[in-house]
This record gives sequence, C-alpha cells and structure tokens, in this order.
Amino acid sequence: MNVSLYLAAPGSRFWAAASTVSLAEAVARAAGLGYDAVEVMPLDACNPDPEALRATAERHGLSITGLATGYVALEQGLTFTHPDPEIRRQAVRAACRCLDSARRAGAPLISIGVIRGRLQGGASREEAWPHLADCVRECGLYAGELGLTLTIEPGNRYETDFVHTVDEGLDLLDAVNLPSVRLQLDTFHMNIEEASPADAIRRAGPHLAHVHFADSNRRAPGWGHLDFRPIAGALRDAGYAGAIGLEMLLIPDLDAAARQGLRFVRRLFGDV
Ligand code: LER
Ligand code: MN
Repeated sequence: MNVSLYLAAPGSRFWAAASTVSLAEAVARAAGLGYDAVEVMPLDACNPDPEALRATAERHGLSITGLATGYVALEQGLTFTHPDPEIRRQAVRAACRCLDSARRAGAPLISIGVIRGRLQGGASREEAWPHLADCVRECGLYAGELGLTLTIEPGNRYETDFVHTVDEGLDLLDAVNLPSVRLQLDTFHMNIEEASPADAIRRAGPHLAHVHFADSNRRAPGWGHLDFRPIAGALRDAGYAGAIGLEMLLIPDLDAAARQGLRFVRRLFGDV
C-alpha cells in the first residue's frame, strides 16, 4: 500500500494538516518515518515552487500523490459556485494553474474540495449546481489534455454546501462525463455524511482515484472512534489500488501523528 502524508504549506488557512516546519523539512521527516509519498495543499500556484517540491521529494525517494486546490477558496476567495461569473472564471483559471503546477511537480492529480464553495448571495443550490458542473467540466477537459486527473472529494456540510456524499459525487461525475474526472473519498467526511462509509466506498468502486484517512476527530487513525476494518475491506472489495493519504491534525506534533498514521495503515492492510 502506497502511504502518503498530506501537508498543508506552513501559513495555510486550512484548518488541518498545516506543517509547523518548512515543507522541505516535513518531506524529509516523512521519508525518515517510512512514507512513500506526500500530498500538498499549496499557498498558491507558485508556492511551493513545483519544480523545487519535485526535487525535494525525489531527493528523499518520495513521490507526490497530488495537489489540493483548497487554497484557491481559502487564500483567494474564489469558488466554482460564486454568484458572480467573473469570480467563477477566476476560480477555473486558478484550478487550471494548479493543474499546471501538478504537472510540473510530477503529481498525477489535483483534488476539488472547498473550491466548490458555499451558497452565497441568496442563490439556490439548484441555480448553483450547473455552475459547479460547468467549472468542473472546464477544468476536467484541461486535466485530460495534460494527462492528469481531477478528483471530486465529497466534503462535510460544515466545509461546503455542494457534494457531501458519494452519491452526490457520482451525480456530478455523471453530469461532467469525462474520464479525467473521478472521485476521492475521505474517512473524516464520510463519518459525518455517509450512513455507511464501507457501502459508500463500494458504490464509488471503479470511480475511486484517491482516498484520505483520518479518524472521527481528524486526528491520526486509531486516535478517534472510527472502525477502519470495514473501510479497508470495502477498499479491497472495490479493487482500490491507489494511495492512502493521511490527512490529519498534526497533533501533538507532526512526527507523532505521522508515525501513528503510518503504523496504523500498514497494520490495517497487513503490510507489516
Ligand atoms: C478538507 O477537509 C479535505 O478533506 C481536504 O482533502 C482538502 O484538500
Ligand atoms: Mn480530504
């Protein structure tokens, strides 16, 4: 099993996984602990510099699983469902720049999470949904041109108003209908939104391109009350061959959380 450590760039507004040391230092520590890869939430398209990130990862024998686009919403206030068409255009341009960064960093995917946005300005969900589908289609087409994947990550209701569950994610995939647009699941969000995370994984099946693991409290797996055994069983049943990205609160500190997450995942999948 390829295990990846999710790192938000130092200073990120994202509420989890923000590294307290430089990304170069965090990558070195991940490698030292035995990780296979890292996944990064940048601060913007050039920070971290994609080539420098790639060189750092390669120097430590790690790959880069993906880049997250959350910074486009969190740092720049741009979302795919904003009532202003100019803001939506800028959000698409920013996500396409993230795809360029992923290509330069050697990462195979970028993920679409909070960039979907929240209902604003009185617009209804029905009005905003086609905007979301149009923006995702435009970015998905560009991802296809670059040979990359765009993943839709269902997120819990406190972070986004659009696509909380696997079924809504599958609806969006249907609406977009591009092989370059796939699903990404996160056990933290599934624990809040899905009746059964394991059944949700089975429904996602072949559409699944990436998975995030965190416990019920976003701490390292094993430090909350989620039962990961049915989740691992469902991933096996679904024939999932991608990475497990550990996207956790890095508490009490990066090393302790990263060590616990890696050990837990290796044991869960019988890798040790
Ligand atoms: C946000 O909670 C999340 O799950 C991330 O994957 C954002 O990149
Ligand atoms: Mn996630």
